[in-house]
Amino acid sequence: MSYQLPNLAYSYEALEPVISAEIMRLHHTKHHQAYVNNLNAALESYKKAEEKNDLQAMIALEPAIRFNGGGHVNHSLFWTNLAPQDQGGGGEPTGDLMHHLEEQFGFFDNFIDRFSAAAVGIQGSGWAFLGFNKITGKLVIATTANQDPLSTQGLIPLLGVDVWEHAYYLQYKNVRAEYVKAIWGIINWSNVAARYNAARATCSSCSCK
Ligand code: MN3
Repeated sequence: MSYQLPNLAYSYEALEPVISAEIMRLHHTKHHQAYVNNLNAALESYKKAEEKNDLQAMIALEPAIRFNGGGHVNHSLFWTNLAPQDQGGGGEPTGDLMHHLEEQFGFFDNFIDRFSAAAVGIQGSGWAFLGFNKITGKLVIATTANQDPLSTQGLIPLLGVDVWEHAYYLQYKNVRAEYVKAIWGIINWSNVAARYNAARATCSSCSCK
């Protein structure tokens, strides 16, 4: 069983003007596809090493599985977290998600400011996330380096924003802050809210129900 590149729910042009069709096409068909291919190759090698009880070879494959597997997990999240503006992208969340964002961050704009600052501040390549801590029941802004998925911090990812240069450079050049500012215009809040509701169903604290 191998991993596959997921189809997008919208065309490569559909996120313009926030993300150009050129970036989307390269990002999906080249970058994400490469993570999928390299993940499948690493897992195949891992299976062979496991069959031979070659523990050292298994350990040596872990970085490739973490990097490429994380790349696949993160991009699969990212694509569904975005939506064209005429298909619900942008605006503000509603319901419990909005209620709890305001409860934890004050105004919704404060959340946007803090998430944006975290995303812009990542040194080198990485991801900014809104995650859910199922122990405390709290929403958390977190960042990871490289392609580490948010599960490496014990959190459930709800929203992930890719701040690797390949996500914006062709359009925004070196100005990551402009890309992060613009991306709020295509966030699929109903997808984030659905992930939030599913995550809360796993929560061990009663206060967040
Ligand atoms: Mn990427």
